[in-house]
Formats: sequence, structure tokens, C-alpha cells
Amino acid sequence: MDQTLYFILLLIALCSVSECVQRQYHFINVRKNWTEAQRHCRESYTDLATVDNMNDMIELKKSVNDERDYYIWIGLKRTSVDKWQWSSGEPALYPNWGPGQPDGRDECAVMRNGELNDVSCSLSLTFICSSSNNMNTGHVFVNQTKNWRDAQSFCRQTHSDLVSVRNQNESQQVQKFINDSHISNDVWIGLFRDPWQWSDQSNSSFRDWASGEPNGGGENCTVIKPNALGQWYDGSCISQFPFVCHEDKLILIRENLTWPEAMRYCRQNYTDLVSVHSVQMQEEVMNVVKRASTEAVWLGLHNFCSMNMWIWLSGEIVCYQNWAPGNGTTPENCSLEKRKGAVQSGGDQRWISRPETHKLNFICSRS
Ligand SMILES: [Ca+2]
Ligand SMILES: [Ca+2]
Repeated sequence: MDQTLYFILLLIALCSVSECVQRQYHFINVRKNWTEAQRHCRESYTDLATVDNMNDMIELKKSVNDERDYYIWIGLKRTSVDKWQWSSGEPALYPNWGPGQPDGRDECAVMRNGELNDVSCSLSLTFICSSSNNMNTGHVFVNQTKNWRDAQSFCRQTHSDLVSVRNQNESQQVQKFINDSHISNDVWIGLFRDPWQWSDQSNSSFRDWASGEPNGGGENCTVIKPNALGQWYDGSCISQFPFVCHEDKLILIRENLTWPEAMRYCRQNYTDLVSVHSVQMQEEVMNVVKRASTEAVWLGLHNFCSMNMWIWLSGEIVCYQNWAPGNGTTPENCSLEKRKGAVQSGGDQRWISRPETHKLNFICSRS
């Protein structure tokens, strides 16, 4: 076969890799209180279950192979701090509150005349989603009124998320968008607060409370009822219920090793250095590398210099790409040291090419 044609066919075959899951859920059909359940999960897996989105909920419910009508612990617990955060999960460090705001016990925020104002999450308002693809981010005004949670779900299903307004620049962009779109009323943005925290410290802002919940009264831990809609209830942490643990598929190793040493470490202790085939995997990697102690983190990406080609350790060609400018796309100098791929742990967390003897943190995957 013509070699070019062969490579094209190979690319078509290999670029259709299905996405991996970030976590595996394990149902433990033993009744324990929340703290004992947490300890069990941390000893045997990664932690009590974290849920990022509706797909995770579906996977979690699938793991519960018991027909009885139980409550089941997940890893969400009430804290004493009610902190503002972006729907994307980032902490809201310096929200641009209007004068005197926030002024209530309200838990969601709107944009009003270019400034933020806290209002009740149950109001029915129009909203702005951020839309993102690989190249740029933009905004989408949704001219339907919904409460804040429903607006968040809508954005996540159709665009990306409710819009974040993290700094002066984003604030100006959103304000310009509001002016250009002739929006005069309050609009939801992706700012909310709640006191709930995941056991594994994940910043997932996904919540799926049953109506009327959480209703407090000393109920500081979260259960689901998998046989009903799977929605969430707060319950007393000392009750004894079965529970669901999760096992992370990506593990950040905060040791500084060369690329060959890192690969050996992952193969001995897990499965391999991570391969990033899709935007979903990249998002999971971005979540993990935030805790790194080096400014870049090794991936399972190596360069075949003579062929001018980058290949994942899993054997696949690089189809989904997220290179930083000037990296990965131009041929490397083959007379110098071999190059490997890393992901930046800060900034926009793109991939960079590094000599393999650099010592970096790295990410192992567990299959
Ligand atoms: Ca207010
Ligand atoms: Ca309750």
C-alpha cells in the first residue's frame, strides 16, 4: 500500500479513540457512618465519591448493584464556610461586587450595570453561557428565563458553562457583550456560593439536590437514593449507610524525575504515563496539574525525531492537540537531546516540548 495512504488510514483509525473516564466508582455494601465510610474509601480506593456532572451520576448509579431502597453516602460534606465560587469550580477571589454587595443571605449572583449583585437562586432570569471550542472563547446570551441551577445545566449541556467574570478584562468583555446584545435586565453569571466541600477537595460545583434539600438541621453529609431519581439529600453524618468510593484514573506524582524515570515509575506502580487523546482528558489533566510543584508536568508523549512525529506511549498518534505556540508543530533538532512532551502546570496549561533529562512532576494513569 502507498505509505501516505497507509498513514491516512492509520490516522482515521486512531483518531476515533473513545474518551476515558476520570474515575471509577465502587459500591461498598456495608453500613458505616460518613467518617468511617470516608476512611474505608481512602484506604481501599481514592476517596468517598466525587461527582462532576450528570454523566458521573449515571456511572455512579450503575455501580450500585443493589435493588433495595437505601440511602447511599457520597463524598459531599457541609463546612462552616460559605464561599463564593465560579461555576467552573475556580474560587472567586476578587468578585467585582456593586456598592454594598453582597448584601443578603442570597447564594447566586447576577450582572447588573456591569457589577455583581447577590440575589436568590430561585429567581427566573435570562443568562449568559460561555461557549468554548479549541480556538477561542465567546459568549452566548440565552433569552429564556430559568433559575440559576437550571441555567447552569442548560449552559453545560449546550455550550460550556455559565460565564465566569474573573478579572477586569473579563468583566469588560461581558459588559460589552451585554451592551451589544441590548440586555437591560439582570442576567445570571456563573457565580454562586455554598458551604459544601468534596471529601477529595475537588472543586466540582455540580449539585443535584432533591427539591426542598438540603434542609439542614444538623444534617451535614450527603446521601443519594439511587433507585429514585438519584437526587441528593443532606443527612445526619452519624447515620449508617452503604456508600460509593471512587478511584482516580490520573495520579499526579509530586516527585522530580527525568522522563524515562517517570515512565518506569508509572509502569511499576500504576499503568503508564498518561496519554491525552481528547479535550475531556485534557480537562482532567488540567484539574490534576494544578497541584504540581514544578511549572511543567511530564505526559506520556515522545518525539520520533527522524520521522518528525509525536506519539503517545499508548501507541496513538497525536490527533487532539493542545501545543503551546512554538512547541510540537515544528521539527526538533535531532542532533540534540531527545525531546518529550509536558503540560504547563499554570497559565493556559498547554503542552510543551522539553529535553527528556529535565526533572519534573508527572502524571500516571491507572487503566
Ligand atoms: Ca444583593
Ligand atoms: Ca435533608
